[in-house]
Amino acid sequence: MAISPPTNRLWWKDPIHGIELFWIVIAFLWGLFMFFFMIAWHFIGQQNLSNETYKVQPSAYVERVDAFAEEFQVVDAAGKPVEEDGVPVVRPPAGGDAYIVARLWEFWPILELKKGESYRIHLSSADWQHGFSLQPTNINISIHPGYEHIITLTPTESGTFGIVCNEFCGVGHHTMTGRVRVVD
Ligand SMILES: [Cu+2]
Repeated sequence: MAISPPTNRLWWKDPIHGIELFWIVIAFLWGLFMFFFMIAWHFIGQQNLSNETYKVQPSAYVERVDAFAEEFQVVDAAGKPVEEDGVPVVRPPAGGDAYIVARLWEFWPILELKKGESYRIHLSSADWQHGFSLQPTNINISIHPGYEHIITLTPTESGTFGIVCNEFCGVGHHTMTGRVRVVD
C-alpha cells in the first residue's frame, strides 16, 4: 500500500530494470528531438512567429499607443473620427508601425490594414498578462506588461479578424476582444 512505508526502505537503490531504462532513454531522446525541432517548425510549421521583443515601461507604451491612435484615426466624410463600440478605428501607414495595447479588458484600438502591405505590429500590456489570439489565423502570442513584442505581418486576406484574449485575466476575461480589419 502506498500509505505504509515500503518494506525495503532503500527502494531507490534497487538496480533499474532494463525495460524501464529503455523507456527512459526513448523519452529523453524524444524530448531532445522535439526541443531541437522547434527550430524546424519555425520554418516549416508556419506557427512560430518571428518576433522582436524589447523592454518598455507600460505607461510609456500606453502613451505611444495613444499618440499613434490620435495621429492615424480614421475620419469619415464629415471629418468625424470613426469609432466602433467606443474604440477608435486607426489606419496605420502602409509599411509602417501599428500599435495595440492589451489591458483589462480590451484590445485597443481597432486597426485597419491594407491587404498586401506589411506592418510592424507592436503589442504590449498595460496591466498584466494577456493572450493575443488572432482569429481565425494561427497567430498566438502571450503579452506581458513591460515587454513590447513586434510582429512583422503582411495580411494576405481581406476581412475582419477577431482578437481574443486566451489567457485568463480576471472577471472580464471572456469579454476581452478586439478587431483587426483588412481592406483591399
Ligand atoms: Cu484574458
